[in-house]
Amino acid sequence: MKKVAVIMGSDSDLPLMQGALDMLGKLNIPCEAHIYSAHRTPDAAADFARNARAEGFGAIIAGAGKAAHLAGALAARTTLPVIGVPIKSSTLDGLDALLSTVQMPSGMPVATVAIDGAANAALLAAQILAVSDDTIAQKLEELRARQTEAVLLKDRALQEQK
Ligand code: RP5
Repeated sequence: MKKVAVIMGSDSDLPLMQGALDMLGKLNIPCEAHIYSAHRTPDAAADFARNARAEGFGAIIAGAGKAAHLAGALAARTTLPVIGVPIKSSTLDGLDALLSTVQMPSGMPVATVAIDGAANAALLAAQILAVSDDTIAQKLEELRARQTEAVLLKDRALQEQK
């Protein structure tokens, strides 16, 4: 099974990015987490991206805040799909990170999820791998079914309050 990389710009991003790691764990998808910064460790980030496909990764999740160039910097050095997570870690409430992550030039896509959307990034990575992996596809179906059931249960509870 292909692995998913979860890269974050700082250890201060870990509490938020843990949401991606937890979701990948729930789906039994092997993953690796690293702290690499587009600005503070540009060479380490670039080396990781260049080698990621050969190392057995199928998708990269990159979370960063402020001037969040991490996802784009990784995407520039690999043809693996890169999913950006803009993190709310500044006085601008994550809008800075959202724009820095999503506004990529043509020819260099980053699939950007919502501000602080780490769990959705993991789900998107899983859906990408599931294109050619029936085990992950099955896990995703089961997760969706549980999610649907949980919402319907809440609706039933609401109806009973009337
Ligand atoms: C970004 O700056 C990181 O991704 C983090 O969200 C933010 C603050 O980093 P620290 O100053 O906490 O290391 O590069």
